[in-house]
Amino acid sequence: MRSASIVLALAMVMGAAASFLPSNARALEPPKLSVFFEAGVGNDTIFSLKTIVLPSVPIILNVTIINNSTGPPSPPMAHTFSIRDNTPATRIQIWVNTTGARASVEFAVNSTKEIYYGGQLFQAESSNAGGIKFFCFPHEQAGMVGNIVVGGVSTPQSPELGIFLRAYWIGIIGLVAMLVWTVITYFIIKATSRHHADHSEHIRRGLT
Ligand SMILES: [Cu+2]
Repeated sequence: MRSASIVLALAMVMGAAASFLPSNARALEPPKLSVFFEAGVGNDTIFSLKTIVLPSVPIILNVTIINNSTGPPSPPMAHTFSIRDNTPATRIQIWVNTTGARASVEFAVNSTKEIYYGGQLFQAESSNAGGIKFFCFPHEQAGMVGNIVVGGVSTPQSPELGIFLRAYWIGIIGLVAMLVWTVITYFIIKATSRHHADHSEHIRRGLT
């Protein structure tokens, strides 16, 4: 009976601790960055954003481009946002064929070399500046290229998230420690209390 209650008490503590794990798993997912810029600006074969600065890696990067080319020439130029691997084969490519067209793509940047996209991991083509190169398929030779780099600017989100996670763990550890201590004190008090030998003793002490 006593060992059964110990097992039950421990199971309750474990259950309370385990109930926090799913939310913790969500907290450890990589952060997400969304960028939105122009592919083709007026008559220029350029991206309006030439360097995408990631605050940290790994990160989920969501890229949305809009075709902002205006004639002449007419019809307006088609542009892409493209990334090759190091073989070099094109792995990511979205097109915006007409003025005002938008397209989005989302992929994970694990490091300045590695990308995860469409269920596949690949080593990305490096830019001359040391990051990951992106380019426009029809206008790469015309200099329509850009660069994905890590760091360089501090973001307020990262330290706040760090503090949040520390407070989160301190809270969980405190809660579990309190539960464990409650169980321990229960058995200490139980073990040090005198057991009444029979029913008449309970009656004498007014316990029934
Ligand atoms: Cu282009």
